Amino acid sequence: MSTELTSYQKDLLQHAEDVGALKFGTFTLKSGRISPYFINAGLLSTGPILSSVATAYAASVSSLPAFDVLFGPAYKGISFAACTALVLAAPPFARAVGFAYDRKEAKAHGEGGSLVGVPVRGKRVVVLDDVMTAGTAVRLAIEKIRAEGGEVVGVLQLLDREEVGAEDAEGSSTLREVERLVGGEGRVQSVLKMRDLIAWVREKGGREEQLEQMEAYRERYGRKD
Ligand code: OMP
Repeated sequence: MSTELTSYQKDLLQHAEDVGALKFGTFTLKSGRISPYFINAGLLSTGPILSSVATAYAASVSSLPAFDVLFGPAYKGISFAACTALVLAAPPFARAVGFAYDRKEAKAHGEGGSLVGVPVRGKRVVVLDDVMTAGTAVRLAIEKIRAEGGEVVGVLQLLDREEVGAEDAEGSSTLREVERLVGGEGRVQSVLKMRDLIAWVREKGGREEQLEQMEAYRERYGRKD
């Protein structure tokens, strides 16, 4: 699989490795899969990095259908969605979109409810999150938005790990499963994919062991469709 990396993808991956947000080793994922790499997007938290991440998200939004609200799932999606709404408001995008996020715990007093930000009821919503593996996190966000009367028209991830989904028994990918949930092909986009990460590691050279482990992982859990 050959992949041409853009300079902003390379910069993002290098930044991520420099601040320890991209790590290679042995990691147990939420899905129980044992992965040779992990992205901790919470460490992408300096002003310059947030600015480049949000600009990359904003550039990827154009391939999704029109929407009113960017929804950032708690916790890591919150700052990313807020920053992306900010970037979208300025040139060259000049798009006014709302911003909302969820609480992990519902609040019974004050304004109550489980969502914060602009109301999603009757609105077209895009879920903007950090990493998609088996799709559990994004499904939860979709359910929360629907429960509040919003229509999810798309999903935007920083990294699509390009894996089989939680409904693996049917051999389908997380991407296809989530696309089906939110209206079909093209409705789930990402700034980076696992293939980009592999291409970047290969381009840097001298990391044969990492590459082999990543290829073996992809063989086992990578999407087949
Ligand atoms: P799924 O819910 O299986 O799609 O996994 C995505 C979530 O797992 C993310 O929202 C993170 O909380 C976490 N995660 C990472 O942050 N980085 C990774 O590289 C992999 C995972 C993961 O556990 O799969």
